[in-house]
Amino acid sequence: MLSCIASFRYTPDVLISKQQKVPLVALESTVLTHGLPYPQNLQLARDMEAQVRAHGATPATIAVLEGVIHVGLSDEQLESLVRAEGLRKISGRDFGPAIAKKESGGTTVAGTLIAAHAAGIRVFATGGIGGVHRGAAYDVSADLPQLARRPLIVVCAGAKAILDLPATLEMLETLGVPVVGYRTGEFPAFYSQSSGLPVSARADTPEEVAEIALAHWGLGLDSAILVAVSPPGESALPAGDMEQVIEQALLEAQEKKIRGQAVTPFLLARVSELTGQSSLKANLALLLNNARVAAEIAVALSKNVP
Ligand code: PSU
Ligand code: MN
Repeated sequence: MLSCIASFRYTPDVLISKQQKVPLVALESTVLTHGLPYPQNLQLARDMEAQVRAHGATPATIAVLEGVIHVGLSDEQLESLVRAEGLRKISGRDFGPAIAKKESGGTTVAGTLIAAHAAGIRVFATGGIGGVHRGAAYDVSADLPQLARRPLIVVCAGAKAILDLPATLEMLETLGVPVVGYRTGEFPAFYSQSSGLPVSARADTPEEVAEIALAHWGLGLDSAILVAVSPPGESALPAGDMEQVIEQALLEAQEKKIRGQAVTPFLLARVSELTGQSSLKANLALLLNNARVAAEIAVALSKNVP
């Protein structure tokens, strides 16, 4: 007989936290499987989890392992995920095939939103969301439509700088996703603090973010709240320098005819190579920072939710 209920597996830690109402923070895994090199990806995954715990919440790294959606990973599972090669990059459309074929993969922002929402998690930390690609306005990340449909607080450093940021913000406006600058009035540019583009609201404390989210959802609106946090000052890179590098990576992607899901990982890897790792450093620092802010917001939110 056909069974049509996707199976979820929780770590004991996540299950107990759910029962005891300890706030949870979802973490994505495409950044581990398709973003960062080994062993930095393993270290980052552990460090992000530690940041979340240090600030009073329980981390739930989400991934698909042999066709099962995992909410929370053991250290052994994490290690095998980050070491594996040829894994799927799992966005909304990829769950069905991955589950049916018992494949493994990292979940993107879109994929993580879907799984985290189904698991009852309300806060999610990532690096940068996907969005509208430059020079290819038809290439819009599936992250955006999922942000429109899943009521979670998503903590990020804006959208990836390789994207068309003004177009991405326009699309978020169309989709009704509030873009809340956290202690900033400006939408960050992932590696850089400045994009010159305004956010739609500003919040200066985790409590303010929680209030905005609850007011939004209280109206029956069910989109995500995008919380944009500037990358930490010590590692952030000047926006001007990044532009040249991004332009070069985009040109190479065009020449090599990189398409579909491969575009974002290719561009990020090239930018990292071209900057002699300083963008990798910035990427790691902002991910950790976002994990901390997300934990603080999850704690504030849990005080307001019965
Ligand atoms: N970080 C990386 N590489 C990636 C991603 C993150 O270093 O590929 C993922 C994120 O999970 C994001 C996704 O959700 O890229 C967007 O990909 P696309 O543009 O194909 O939708
Ligand atoms: Mn795409």
